[in-house]
Amino acid sequence: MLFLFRLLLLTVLLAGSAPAQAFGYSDFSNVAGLAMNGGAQQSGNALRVCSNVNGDKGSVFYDQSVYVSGGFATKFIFATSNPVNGGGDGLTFIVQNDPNGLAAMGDSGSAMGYGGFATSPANAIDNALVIEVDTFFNSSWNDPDGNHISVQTGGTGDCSQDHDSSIAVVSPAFTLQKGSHILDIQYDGSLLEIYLDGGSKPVISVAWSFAGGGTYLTGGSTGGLNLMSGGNAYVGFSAGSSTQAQDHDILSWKFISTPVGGPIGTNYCGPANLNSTGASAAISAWGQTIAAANDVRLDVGSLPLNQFGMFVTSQTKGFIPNPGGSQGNLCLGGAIGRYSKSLVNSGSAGQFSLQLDLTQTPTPAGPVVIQAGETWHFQTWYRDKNPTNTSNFTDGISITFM
Ligand SMILES: [Ca+2]
Ligand SMILES: [Ca+2]
Repeated sequence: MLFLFRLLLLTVLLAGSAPAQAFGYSDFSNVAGLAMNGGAQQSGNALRVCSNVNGDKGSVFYDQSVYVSGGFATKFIFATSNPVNGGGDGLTFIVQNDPNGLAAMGDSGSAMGYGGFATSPANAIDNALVIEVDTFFNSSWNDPDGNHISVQTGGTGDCSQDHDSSIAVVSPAFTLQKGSHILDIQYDGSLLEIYLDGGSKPVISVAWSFAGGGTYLTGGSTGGLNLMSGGNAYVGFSAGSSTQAQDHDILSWKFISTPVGGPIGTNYCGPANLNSTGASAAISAWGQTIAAANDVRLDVGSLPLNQFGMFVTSQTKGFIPNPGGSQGNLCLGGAIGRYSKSLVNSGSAGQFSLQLDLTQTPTPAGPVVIQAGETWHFQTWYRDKNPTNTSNFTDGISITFM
């Protein structure tokens, strides 16, 4: 009981410190987990980043940072509608670590909610990688036409919509303003590839490193970005309208960070007892089993939404059914350490993720460094409502380190 009391107390004191690594919105009938700025709003089942009103602009970010530096994949469906004066200006997908954080937003119109006007270049979002879907020709920004997709960056500085800040550009043969389109962006840590409408070949394939940057089409290095610790950033969208205006909608979106390696470890003590979703929450491990590499990430899926949880670890396996009235089983014994400084929240995707620091592995006697030759067992405790407030556990996973 003391164990659970401590968990609840810590949950209150240290709410939500670890980033989620995967999430998805099959539509936007529920916009929980999104930070919206400017004219961004829920519109039916769509996410309207910006409306067809002269001067409207908006930006939207997933409200937890995600790991991007080693790779990610994201896919979204967008559509523009209700054009005024032919429609404009376009929408973007953004990876950023701007000083304004979740409130980052640029100017309207041709700046598409991320860049800055000629009179206010510093309004542009800093420290960003932007993929723009530009539907209006602006000669002043060196647009190739009024129907292109490009990759823009200013390194750690202002990210301008001027095409002297492009590292890649493509102009599709069909108009991006008609119908809905699928953009599939895949990054493996060195190559950024963009697929359009389910095509088997990328329409853009360009070298990019968040640490080192890329090469401008006009020549010269962009420089890299300053990401958050652990290689994280915020991800989301922006859009802008001017006298040429349109509604800019995102219809669905999914995002997943790419694990560096793995899977690793051996599951045991499973399947876990069912939770309120009717599923067993399962733990998985990714990365490397080399202790000195300090590269292990734990993921959990099939969790109830928006619930807190905590990873626990021990060098000893155990089995205690329903500890403290929990609906799950504790699969650890001996000296159990709690990742109480890294509480996680399952968010709108029902997932936990934690990048471990193997040099600060919790034990009741304080943090220790995991050594080659040791085997550690990991499990996750989480809150649930089934039907009243309770808790549950995942299965366990054992990792033998080299
Ligand atoms: Ca433009
Ligand atoms: Ca452009």
